[in-house]
Amino acid sequence: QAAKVKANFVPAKEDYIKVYNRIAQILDDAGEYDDGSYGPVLVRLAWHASGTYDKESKTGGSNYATMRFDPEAGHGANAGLKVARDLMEKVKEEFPWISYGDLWTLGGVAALQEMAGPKIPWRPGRIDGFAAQATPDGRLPDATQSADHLRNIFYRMGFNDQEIVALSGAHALGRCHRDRSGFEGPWTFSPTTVTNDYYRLLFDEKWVWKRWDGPKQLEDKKTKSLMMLPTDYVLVQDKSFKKYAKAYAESQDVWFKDFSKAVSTLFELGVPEEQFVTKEPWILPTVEEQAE
Ligand code: DDH
Repeated sequence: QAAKVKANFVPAKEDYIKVYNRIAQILDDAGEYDDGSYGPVLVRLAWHASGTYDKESKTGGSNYATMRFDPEAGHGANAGLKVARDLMEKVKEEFPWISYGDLWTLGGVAALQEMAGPKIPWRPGRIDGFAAQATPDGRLPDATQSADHLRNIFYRMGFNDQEIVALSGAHALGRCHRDRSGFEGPWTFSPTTVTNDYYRLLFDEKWVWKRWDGPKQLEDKKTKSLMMLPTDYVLVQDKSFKKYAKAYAESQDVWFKDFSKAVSTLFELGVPEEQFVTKEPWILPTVEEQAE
């Protein structure tokens, strides 16, 4: 594969924009898949590739893209992400010079921006690692747990309460799949558009435990078509989390600003500063903006 990359080729910003545009095209290839977009599962891939970071040992994170390897590929939390990795593999074939870590995080950026989300500052520099750098199981959050668990997991990455709440709003997107996590259903009525509806629904709907044979999850009393995980509901139960959730329910602008910053940080976890090709992250234009 390396042979396909010209020895003296140094990719510039325009080259990364070409990759961004290719990913943007793929989002719409989804057809009947889920809600008609691969966007949400690409966001999830970028997050699970990054959220394994441990600030004490400085292991995990997006640098080495170790989810390519077993056993990390097979960790329960990563069930279903093969769909996303296979999509990204097609892009990698066309742009063999990009590292997997850059590709996967750029996939998350492109998906969020193209689904009407805020701009996510991003820069390249991640390198492909080895199976030996893969992280142990249990570094990503477990949806059945409480506030203590959320804090343990996200503080380990270096985030605070405000950032935990801001990041969780990504659940405006996508859905749970019975055959992946065991849970079922979407969080919002518009799972392929980035909105602050996740927070609004948490406050505005009455949430009751779903009566079924699956894992404990909540459903909205009115339509019974939406869901919340126990860890989502924690955001309106815990006093500190609730304060931020309320602010994000009241203002999409405030949330967009905090979400953009936290996601940008998330996608850089585990990457040594000197590896980045630029000090100032780039704000990449959307496909629509490029057409203007
Ligand atoms: Fe999540 N998430 N997530 N999540 N997540 C699931 C789906 C998606 C938790 C559990 C689940 C974040 C935080 C948490 C997305 C993005 C982000 C599913 C369902 C579970 C379970 C998987 C399936 O069945 O297919 C838990 C627990 C947490 C937490 O405790 C905080 C964060 C921080 C993000 C982010 O992107 C910043 C997205 C997008 C999806 C939808 C995927 C899809 O295929 O659709």
